[in-house]
Amino acid sequence: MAFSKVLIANRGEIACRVMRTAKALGYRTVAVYSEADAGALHVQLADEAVCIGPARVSDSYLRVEAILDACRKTGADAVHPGYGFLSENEAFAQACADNGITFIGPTPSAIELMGSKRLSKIAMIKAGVPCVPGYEGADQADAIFIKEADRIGFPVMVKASAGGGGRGMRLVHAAADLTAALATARSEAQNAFGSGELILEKAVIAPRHVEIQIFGDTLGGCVYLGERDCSIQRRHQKVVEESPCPVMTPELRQQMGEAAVAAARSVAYVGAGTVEFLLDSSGKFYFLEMNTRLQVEHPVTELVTGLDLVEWQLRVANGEALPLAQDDITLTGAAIEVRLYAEDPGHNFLPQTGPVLRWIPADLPGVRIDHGVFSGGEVSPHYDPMVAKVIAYGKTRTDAARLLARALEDTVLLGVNSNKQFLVNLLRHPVLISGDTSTAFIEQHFSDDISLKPATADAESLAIAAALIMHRQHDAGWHTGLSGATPLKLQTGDSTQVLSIHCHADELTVSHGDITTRITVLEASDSSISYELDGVRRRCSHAREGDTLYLDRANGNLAITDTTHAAAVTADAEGDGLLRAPMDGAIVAVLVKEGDRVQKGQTLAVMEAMKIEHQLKANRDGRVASISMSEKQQVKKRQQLLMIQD
Ligand code: MV4
Repeated sequence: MAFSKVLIANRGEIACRVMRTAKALGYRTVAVYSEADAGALHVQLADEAVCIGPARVSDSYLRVEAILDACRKTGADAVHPGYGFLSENEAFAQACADNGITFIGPTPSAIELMGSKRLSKIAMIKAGVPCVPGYEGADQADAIFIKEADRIGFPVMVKASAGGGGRGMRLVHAAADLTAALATARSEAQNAFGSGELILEKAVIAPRHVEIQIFGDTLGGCVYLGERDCSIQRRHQKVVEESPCPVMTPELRQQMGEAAVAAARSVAYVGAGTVEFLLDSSGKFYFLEMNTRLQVEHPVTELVTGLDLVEWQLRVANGEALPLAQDDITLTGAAIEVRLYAEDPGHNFLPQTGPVLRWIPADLPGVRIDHGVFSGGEVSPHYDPMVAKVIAYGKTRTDAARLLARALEDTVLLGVNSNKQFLVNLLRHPVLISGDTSTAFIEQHFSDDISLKPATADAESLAIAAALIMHRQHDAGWHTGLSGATPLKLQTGDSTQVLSIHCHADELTVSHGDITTRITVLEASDSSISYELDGVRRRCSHAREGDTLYLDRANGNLAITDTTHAAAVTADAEGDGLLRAPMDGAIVAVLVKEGDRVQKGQTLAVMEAMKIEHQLKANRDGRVASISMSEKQQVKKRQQLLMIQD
């Protein structure tokens, strides 16, 4: 049954991206959104939009009934699941079919099979797809795993059958450690995936992670669309995805592609799919798992093939044959993608929330930026903190890497910290540029980069901040000959610098300690400043919220607060007794009640933000005078939660 109105059961950049192609093909589009996403970009881009519940994903984006209800309300007769959320949920795919709604993806049975590492591996072995030697039997007794491990040979990898993305995976080097590893992997898998079922595999040391994009239609067609090398990962999160793989040869590509197509055909696969392989240093490859969704990194394949994979998904779901045969598919040039995250590499990649004061994506030929943010929006604590995917295309891998680093530097995100500098430095690392990378790259070559330390304000950043603050204070333009020096106290993170400023016409002399910096302001607006310093003219984007300036420098978002007139708060001074939420999030526990006596430093409550728990502590001794929070309550950054008095 041909469909004409597509509901996108997702949010953020992928929802915006799918809508773009759906509209270009003439489909009407429907967005679904949670209460927290009411102002989000994907809602603005859709023809119609339906609120499906409160912020928590289990109450909104994962609610099958709410999504089907939104289809009924709008007449949407197809659903695109995006990635994550319900995209690999066979019950959802089945529910769509039961309601006469086209699920833009594979059949429920294909989703179900590939959701089990154990059953999919058995199917792959039967289909002749190369697999890692191992044990994938139904007998889950420790004794059988111990016997099989001896047969396979250590080191071995214990994996959760229902797992994915490295969760529930254990590398075991010796027989003595196996029993304990089985126990912890089993309980972790039971808790995380609802199934403690395990498989065993020979561990492939420092492999590459190379995945093949495949596409099947409903008429028996199935092709492969090149590969993506996703070896550069951090804690099983892909950081860099690229095509072609730096060590690929036409012969190896054909072998891996045909193995991936065999995997797809064994389940009569329909739609976009990805077959993940491990590629070892000798050029042998082994089936890892098959993902039955369009992946985050699909733009890399789109750029080297010149195809639109969402267009293919819509055509195939509407019963059309694949637009191209295998021999028509060509790969040209190189493409590399990185994911811009609202997280702070300087604080162990702690997820960040906050206002998007400024969002200006780079505008460069060969650069594509898929995002779901806009100036004035916010990065919410409720969802994955990925802000954008930045992808660069070049004639060669080196060109693409160079262009991508520049595209990141040209992209302005102010108001919330990001991993921008981490990515720029990574893309400029000589070992990455050499292509000699594996899944061990970050651990081996990139564990002490400056972007992994808290950002500090260098003399130039302080001078820029001083110039902007002085400019604002004399917004009638520059006052010449200000008598004497103006003191400024600027705080960046935990460090405060006391500056002495002399203004002469457009030139400032900024002194702190024994460092003197001269900066000449050429032009200043509320979004950028151009200046000359040490004979070089530069410009810098900035934004301001209250007394805090955000400069697009150092880690991509240097926050400098003017504390010149703030009340002096020393470390051991008594705080004001007010407990405020340090960021958006949810109260997990309130540990005191009104009337309780408390001490400075005592934990009063616990809140959760971006899946991390934060202890909220008293900043003075005293008695709890009032509590304005309760468990499970959503709170905003700086909201008052509790007051302590004498
Ligand atoms: C492996 C492996 C080595 N040997 N299996 C990682 C998550 C999921 N995609 C499967 N993964 C791996 N499975 C065997 N038998 C190496 C990986 C792997 C990996 C392992 C540790 C640290 C980073 C990694 C990145 C990609 C793949």
